[in-house]
Amino acid sequence: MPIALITGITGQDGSYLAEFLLDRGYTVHGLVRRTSTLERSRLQHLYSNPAIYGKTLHLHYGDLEQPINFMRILQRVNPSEIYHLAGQSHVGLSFEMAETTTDSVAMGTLRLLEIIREHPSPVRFFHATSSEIFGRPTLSPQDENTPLSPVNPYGAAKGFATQMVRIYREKFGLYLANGILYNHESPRRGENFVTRKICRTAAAIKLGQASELRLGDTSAQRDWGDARDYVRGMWMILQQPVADDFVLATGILHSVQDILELAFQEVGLDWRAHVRKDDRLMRGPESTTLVGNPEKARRMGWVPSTQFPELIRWMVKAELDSLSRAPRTEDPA
Ligand code: F7E
Repeated sequence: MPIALITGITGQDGSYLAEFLLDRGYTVHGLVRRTSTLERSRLQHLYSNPAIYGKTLHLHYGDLEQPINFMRILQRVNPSEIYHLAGQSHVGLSFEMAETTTDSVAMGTLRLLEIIREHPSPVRFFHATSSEIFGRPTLSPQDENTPLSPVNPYGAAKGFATQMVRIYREKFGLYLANGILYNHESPRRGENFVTRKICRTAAAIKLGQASELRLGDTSAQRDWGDARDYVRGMWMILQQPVADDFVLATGILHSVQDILELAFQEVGLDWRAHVRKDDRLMRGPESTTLVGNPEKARRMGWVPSTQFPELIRWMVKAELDSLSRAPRTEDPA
């Protein structure tokens, strides 16, 4: 029975990955920060299932600021695969919290690499890195060989961690892989990311629970996919015979305005009547033309299953459903 250890298991990707691995017969161990509340979290349905929790799913308190604690968990669990998903992941916030972001994203990853280097049993390590390492690339689409040129603290921290994974792989011959992930979304996305924010607010306006939606740059473009496809890709990356880096992306650019059009169309409203531009939400400097070339991932058999319009419609429907049951009480930032 394979054993996996996931850092960041309470996040969007961690929760989908846990489900995916449990379905494949894995025993899953997750690292949970002491501050995380499991009730009403993305893991609640697994955590509250006595056939799963404590049997094939185990949670351990810990964080990457305390390497000794992680080392103990690693020794006790002795996983065959580690999925490293933890870290501050909001690009806009990384300008306000540059040190916290760097510590969790860059140093957190380096601490894990140092521990794995000393770990006596072989273990496969997946690092969830980001298209933000490319910042403002001179070439589009980007692939695994595109030079790093981040333009925000989050991208710079991810760039460092990505490069350290490559360096430790080469120097120590360890099984360490980077998944270079472009934006991937779902109803489990945090509310302050643009897809979820738009889908949730469009649904709230439709239900009379909000009147307007404040946004930054609506002309910004990204390569948006379905989070469930990306966690499948993470697993596939660790099944390759030789550790390597893979871009996971759809290869298609859309704008924030495209999300607005689709989301408001889904609730039968005109977005122009409800959206206000808010200069405080303008990012500047903004990453540009981040669109991935998933050719190498396709060669290992990874194909994204969901098209962009279908993704946005799914997210809006989920918000209509959840807001009808529990009305919205606060504004996403
Ligand atoms: O922004 C623009 C914003 O915050 C997308 C993370 O998972 O993907 C994610 O980072 C775009 C940007 O995601 C608002 O300026 C306009 O151009 O949803 P986002 P992100 O920054 O691309 C990458 C790959 C990661 O690795 C990250 O961890 O939308 N935008 N108006 C806005 N964005 C937000 N959040 N809020 C707005 O009001």
